[in-house]
Amino acid sequence: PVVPGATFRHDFPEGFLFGASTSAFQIEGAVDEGGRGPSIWDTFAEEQDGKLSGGRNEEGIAFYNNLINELLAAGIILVVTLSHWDIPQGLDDEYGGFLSPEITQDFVDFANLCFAEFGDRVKFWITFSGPWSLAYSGYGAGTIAPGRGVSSSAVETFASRHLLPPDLTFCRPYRTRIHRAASGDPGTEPYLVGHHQLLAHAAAVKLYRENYQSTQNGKIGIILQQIWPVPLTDTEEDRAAAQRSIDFMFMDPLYYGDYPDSMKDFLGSRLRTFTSEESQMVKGSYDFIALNYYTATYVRDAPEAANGPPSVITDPRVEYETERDGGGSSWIRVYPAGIQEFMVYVKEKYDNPVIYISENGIDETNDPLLTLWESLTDHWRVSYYQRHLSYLRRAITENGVNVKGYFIWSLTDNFEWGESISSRFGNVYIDYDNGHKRNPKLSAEWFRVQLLNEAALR
Ligand code: PNW
Repeated sequence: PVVPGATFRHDFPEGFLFGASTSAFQIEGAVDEGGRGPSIWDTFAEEQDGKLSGGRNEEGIAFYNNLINELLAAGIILVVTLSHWDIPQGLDDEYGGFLSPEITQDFVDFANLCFAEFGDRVKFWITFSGPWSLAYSGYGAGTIAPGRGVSSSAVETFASRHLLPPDLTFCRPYRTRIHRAASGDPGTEPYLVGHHQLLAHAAAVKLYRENYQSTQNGKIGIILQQIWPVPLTDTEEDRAAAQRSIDFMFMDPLYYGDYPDSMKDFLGSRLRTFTSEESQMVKGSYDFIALNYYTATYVRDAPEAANGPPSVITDPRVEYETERDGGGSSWIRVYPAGIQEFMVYVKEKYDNPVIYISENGIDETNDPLLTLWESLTDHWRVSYYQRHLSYLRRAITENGVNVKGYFIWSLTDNFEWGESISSRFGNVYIDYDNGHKRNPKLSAEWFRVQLLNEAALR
């Protein structure tokens, strides 16, 4: 029986892609293998041994060639993200990573290598996963690598909340303890980091378009993400607050070649300006926009937020009402209609771009008593996907939004950044106590029969 709002592959346009997302640092492990050098996440998650990174890694290239070939042989289309919150530690040590404009050339060199080595088989490229997330969480809240900007008391809370049992020693990052002391400047660094990601993104897109696209015939874009802000009250103030909140996610520069007025007016000299050449390069630097959608939050106008020291956290002058509803991490408030609202907003504001939903998902709560069986029978996760897909379908059929694919987060349980392995987003359960044995959850079966292999049901 088909529950109301159930969605099948055939409910979506011809050629619509369904997939599952993940990211290298979150699933690969292999910290000391295959010529892999340390990344900023090794440092953030635990002390590492100071090995130098950089240069061309033949073992790494061979690894990804094998992976790509295996996936293609299984009939899987690849969408490759070049950098998901992760860069070599060496670049951070040398010039401060994304804090410096030097990151652009290094990123372009890396992108060039990937296009040249893998572009014959990879037809979808994404430069960065959420420049706003890295700027905000890595340099403002300090909750992801490199962990700058946060006050020291917050570091303490964060560290103790995520300590793991000492027996989880099979892979270095899983013994996560966030040990960074507070550093940086949350009022300026996030905007530098955002700016440099936009420039590095645009330069990589330019390279792809000039040197590869006509022969390789791929598409290139960027992931943007924001918790969808719903005005707390239907007043002009709260509506403006919601608009500011979304303004800060860095989409405007990609479309208009400049930051929105709300950012420029309020941030003044804390915001970098684009030269006219840079503006031209950034403007239109995407074939598609990939959007992550997990949740929504109420926002209210909070002018008083401007009174404290400048910080990316308070700069939009909004207060978030994060009252919880549904399962999962405390930040996930289940609001499926938000995916339709978000799509319509992007369609109208940015001239109906091609959109892919690059992540949508929910995790098991960090309850230590959670049993394997409870994880495996994840009806609530299936319901989460189905409800979001229903609203996504409406965005297409009722609003004409040009959405061309939907990817769940995540393929398997993984290293969930600051939550380490205590949070499970996967469709496949990873048994960390039994050699990483994989157990498909109900949601994996749902994905298979309903989205990939519906013919089996009819
Ligand atoms: C995602 N938001 O980030 C990351 O891309 C994944 O690597 C991660 O595993 C996943 O979250 C689950 O935590 C997000 O503002 C950042 O709504 C911000 C938002 C959502 C997801």
